[in-house]
Amino acid sequence: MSEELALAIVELNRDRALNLVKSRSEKGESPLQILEECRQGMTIVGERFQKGEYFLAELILSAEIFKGAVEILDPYLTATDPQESRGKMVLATLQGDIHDLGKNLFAALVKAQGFEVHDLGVDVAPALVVEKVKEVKPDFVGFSALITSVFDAMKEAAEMLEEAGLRNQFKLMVGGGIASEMVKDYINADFYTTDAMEGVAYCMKSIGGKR
Ligand code: B12
Repeated sequence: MSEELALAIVELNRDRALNLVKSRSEKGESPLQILEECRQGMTIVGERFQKGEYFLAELILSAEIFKGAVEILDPYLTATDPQESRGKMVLATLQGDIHDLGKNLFAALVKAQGFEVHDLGVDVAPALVVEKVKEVKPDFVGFSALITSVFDAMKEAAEMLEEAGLRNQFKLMVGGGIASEMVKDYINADFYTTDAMEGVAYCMKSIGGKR
């Protein structure tokens, strides 16, 4: 594995990072491996932000580079797009949290495996999740969470789904940088991960018996 790409992101060198993504994907390297290196770069940017070495402007720049990388990789990720729907998913980043790079990435990967994704976006009110679940009747509900202050909105949404008698009709997943066993238990979810591919594998495994 090369550190060059992660480093280009950490140094906020947009041209260098995107050229590397382009040339490596054209050479046939795994788009998932390339994305993982981008994610590692983003993690280091986050650490520098936390230490006060980087500021919001650097976070924004890194996010733009990451988006550019996903745009380049998108055709490689969806190359094997199956036609038939494997199952439905409602996806959201809840109220108070506007991070969406990981959510969008997970959505692209799970769509590429044939799942129908209803993405509610970011800063989503818990009541909107309930409304969408009633309408779509999904097999999965996925929350993406990057900041700790979103815990309570996720818990509220999960409780509202329970009160509406809907909670036993789908698997609830939580992903994103702050997903953990503790968060999973707090919101009474079925699964958590900090890795999009693990999330895709969980969906495939859970739906397995249905096909
Ligand atoms: C980029 C970034 C931003 C960008 C976001 C742009 C965007 N469109 O998303 C901007 C600049 C807007 C931003 C803003 C802020 N940010 Co910010 N940000 C980051 C940063 C550097 C990277 C996050 C990222 O995109 N990573 C790359 C993606 C691919 O990784 P990921 O999200 O974890 O996703 C992976 C998996 O988790 C999984 N996944 C994700 N979602 C889901 C969902 C499901 C269902 C599944 C199965 C899987 C899955 O798939 C992905 C691939 O494997 C992080 C640092 C970090 N370590 O995370 C800080 C970080 C998250 N931000 C932080 C903070 C504090 C903020 C601000 C409050 C800053 C401020 N003072 O204003 C604001 C928050 C505003 C708000 N209300 O949300 C803190 C949060 C601390 C905390 N624990 O609460 C962090 C951790 C930085 C730090 N170390 O301090 N940020």
